Amino acid sequence: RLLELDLRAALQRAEFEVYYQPIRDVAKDVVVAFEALARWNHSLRGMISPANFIPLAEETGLIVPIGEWVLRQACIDAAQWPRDVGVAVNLSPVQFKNPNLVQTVKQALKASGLPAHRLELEITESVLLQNSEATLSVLHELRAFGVRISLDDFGTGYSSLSYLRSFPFDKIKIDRSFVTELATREDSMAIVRAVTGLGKSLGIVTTAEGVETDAQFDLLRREGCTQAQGYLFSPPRPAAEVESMLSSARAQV
Ligand code: G
Ligand code: G
Ligand code: MN
Ligand code: NA
Repeated sequence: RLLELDLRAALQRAEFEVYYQPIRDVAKDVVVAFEALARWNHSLRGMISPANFIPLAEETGLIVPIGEWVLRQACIDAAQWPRDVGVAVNLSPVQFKNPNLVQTVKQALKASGLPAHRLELEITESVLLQNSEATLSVLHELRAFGVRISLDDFGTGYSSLSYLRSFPFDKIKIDRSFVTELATREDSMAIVRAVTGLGKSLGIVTTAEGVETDAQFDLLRREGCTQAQGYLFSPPRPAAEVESMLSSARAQV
């Protein structure tokens, strides 16, 4: 069992790492950004997935320093990438309870020299469920500074559509669960078609997550989905492999 003490020690020992997964522009068929995904390189257990430590980090509040470290590292890494390649960083709802969030983001940009427009922050609708006045003002402040805001895991929550009215999101990320069944279930196809259509009429970029097959990718292209991300192109990989991910069209598994 993972313990709070392990997580604290991991921060002190710098055992976290950021992996990157490419996000491709569907029409241009080029990588336009990478999603930063935290990994814990545990001295005894090896690589631990965020699914296994983010919940504990959120319960203990350690997600605040861990999230800040991921954000800073992602900005430093992205500042080395070719112009116009963006980086997307996930923010936990708990990080929005920290009054210094806006300052933290501004400092990470300043310290790295990364222009604000190359940073995307991914939030889930659970962020908007809590203390939404304060949260919305933080989001507006970040967006005014030039940072882009994405709505992650779209379609899996309770009232996704109302959130699109509460904040002018730059991007909708269509949850993997819809993409997985795209070629095999007509209802999933209909939902993806509706969301890409919604994105087009609202002027919001749509990104399909979890694209694993050419059949899925072809359907997404036909529907005019803006961007695609998934194992078809590449799993998340260490920062040192960004260069090769930028030049390859498909995953080398
Ligand atoms: O990379 P992987 O599929 O194992 O990630 C599992 C989950 O952990 C995803 O839902 C992802 O959004 C989340 N996650 C990964 N990195 C971070 C991070 O730095 N901060 C937060 N809050 N969540 C993350
Ligand atoms: O919740 P979020 O979208 O931030 O999480 C992204 C997670 O999805 C990452 O942990 C990543 O490892 C995982 N992932 C990325 N691409 C694929 C894919 O094509 N298939 C599956 N099954 N998982 C994926
Ligand atoms: Mn995400
Ligand atoms: Na997601």
